[in-house]
Amino acid sequence: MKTLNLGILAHVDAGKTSLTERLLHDVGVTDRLGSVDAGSTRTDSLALERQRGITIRSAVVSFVLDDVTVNLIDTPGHPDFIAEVERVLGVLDGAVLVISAVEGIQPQTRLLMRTLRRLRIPTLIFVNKVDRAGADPERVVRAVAEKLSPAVVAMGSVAIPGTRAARCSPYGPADEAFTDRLLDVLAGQDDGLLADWVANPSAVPYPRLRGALATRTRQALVQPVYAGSAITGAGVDALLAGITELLPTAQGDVDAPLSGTVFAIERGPAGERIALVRLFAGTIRVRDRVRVGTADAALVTAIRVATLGADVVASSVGAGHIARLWGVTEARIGDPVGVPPERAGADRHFPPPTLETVVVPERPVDRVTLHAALSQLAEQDPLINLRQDDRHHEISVSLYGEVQKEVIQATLADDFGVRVTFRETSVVHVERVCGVGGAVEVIAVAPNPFLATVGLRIAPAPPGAGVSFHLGVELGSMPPAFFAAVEESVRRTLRQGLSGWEIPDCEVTMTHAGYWARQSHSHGSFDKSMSSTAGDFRNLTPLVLMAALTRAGTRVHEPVHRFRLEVPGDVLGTLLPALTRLDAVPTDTVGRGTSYVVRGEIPAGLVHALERRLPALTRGEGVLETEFVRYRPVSGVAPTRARWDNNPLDRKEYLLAVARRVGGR
Ligand SMILES: Nc1nc2c(ncn2[C@@H]2O[C@H](COP(=O)(O)OP(=O)(O)OP(=O)(O)O)[C@@H](O)[C@H]2O)c(=O)[nH]1
Ligand SMILES: [Mg+2]
Repeated sequence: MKTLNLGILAHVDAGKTSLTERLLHDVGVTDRLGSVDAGSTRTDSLALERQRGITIRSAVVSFVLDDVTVNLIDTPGHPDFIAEVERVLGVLDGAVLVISAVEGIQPQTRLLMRTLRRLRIPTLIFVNKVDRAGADPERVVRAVAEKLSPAVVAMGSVAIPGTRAARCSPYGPADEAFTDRLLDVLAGQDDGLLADWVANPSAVPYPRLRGALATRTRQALVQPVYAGSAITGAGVDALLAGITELLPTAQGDVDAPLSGTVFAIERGPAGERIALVRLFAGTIRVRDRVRVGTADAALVTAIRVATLGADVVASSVGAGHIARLWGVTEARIGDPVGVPPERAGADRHFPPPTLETVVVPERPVDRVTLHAALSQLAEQDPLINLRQDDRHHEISVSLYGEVQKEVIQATLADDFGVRVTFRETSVVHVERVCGVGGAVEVIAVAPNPFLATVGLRIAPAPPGAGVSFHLGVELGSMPPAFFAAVEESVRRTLRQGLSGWEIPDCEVTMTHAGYWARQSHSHGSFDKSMSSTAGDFRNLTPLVLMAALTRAGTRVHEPVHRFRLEVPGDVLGTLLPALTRLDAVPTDTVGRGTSYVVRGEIPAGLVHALERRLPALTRGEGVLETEFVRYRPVSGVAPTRARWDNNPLDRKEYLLAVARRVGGR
């Protein structure tokens, strides 16, 4: 049977979970329609999700549609949980982007659509909540064409929107405006179609247009727009038909070498680690040994596959499917399974968290439990980037926002019995390399205390380029394990630059390499004191890299958000000076009837303060949208960050010697 791995994505509260529930009901998996408001849906299964009525973790449910098994992944819409969306993007064959017919396009919608188009994920758009007062599906469809994608086609009309009786009817061959729109969008992408139509319009029959629509949708070049209501069920039959007609099913050869991605980690009832894997090629059987990430091959002890709403034990799973695997205890999110798939799992599509906070246990004796609990949370959400400061042993985490913070607090209390408070939230900065710098330490030459020669040159790279590691020496000049140790160490060290912030983008070249081969005394036995080990390279690399970095220099940058603020015209006079006090820089102000739209940039650290002051500044009428755009150099004194635990950089005598040499040149 064919498989379709389908993500449901949207801004918060658009109705993703309600739609998932409606689809499960309408295809016959459930006989009672679950409700977010009653806390009875299949996918919002965490106690916290049910209490709050929001989705926190992505969840997979399955159903069969015609001859296709659909694995539906319901994702959270709140921007604080964007990391959950990021992790599933790499495993989707298609997506449904939900937009509320009342609230319309939100900044999160724009971000998601941009990402879906960039990744070329075939997408259907569903304008939901047509039954709710204030629903205006036609306005939303126009806005979608203007702001999200020029290549959208409305697939039906809505009668009496804004009422419980709202009804949706799909367009057909007799709807001339619809066929004209199809031609318009499709002919722009298909010269053959255009030529045939120009020669003789009747030579382009409706089925050909539908076929072209399916082809272009599968290529993610066109996005069909449906409308309906997850609550009343209006329009959902047409959406289901669109899912089978227009979205592609998973491709993949079950006999090819194994290739897949770990996109989530869960803990089983006994605390065991379970990896959720999407297979792109090959087959995994129970008792197979599979290689996951960089760990040694592990024995798969059990497999479960989602079918028809339930998770069932399976003896094997093949390409195209999603499965839960037991036994792969070292698996981490983003790890490849077998041969790394073309669509890498660990790619970043959204900005990283820009806030961090220290987590403090209410009872000091809980410190160890807290560390263990947060380590488990970090397995499921690596971007919280758990770390412990070197000196005070304080534990900090990275965050997207206040809601995520509350969720962490509640999870620690409910699931681990640890009550915590947080220090004030601070902003995560980054460091950018200013120039080019190099350093080298030669084996057995003071002050180098290690049996290794390492030379490194560091140079700037454009924002978003990431860290690249190059060899400026012969690959054959050292055993591969030593090169691997240097590269791994370089990447680890760059997580804390000269001021303690991560260096996300730079080019590092290894300019010198040398080692002592296994040597023995006259007795003929291996002598560790005379033979290089990977440990020598791991220890020396951070020291050389930091010396190179000191020469290159770094500058601390702060995250900046773009904002759009809609306010009544008469408050502008008090608002603009208040924005300036918040370090916000308005770039343009445009009148819209009696209101104004102010756009500009504001440091990420002050967004929360602006949100708090907004009601007072705008009589409660201001509407603020913000979105991370870039990092900018900090003006004035740059903040520094304490070093974390297990940092190899505490060899003070060595550092002092290097500092003297760097300073002296
Ligand atoms: N009237 C109406 N209400 C809806 C519809 N769909 C969802 N809702 C309501 O909107 C609220 C949010 O619905 P959810 O399904 O939780 O939305 P979501 O997109 O999953 O939200 P997050 O996962 O938290 O981002 C709930 O109160 C739903 O009952 C709809 O079609 N019509
Ligand atoms: Mg939800």
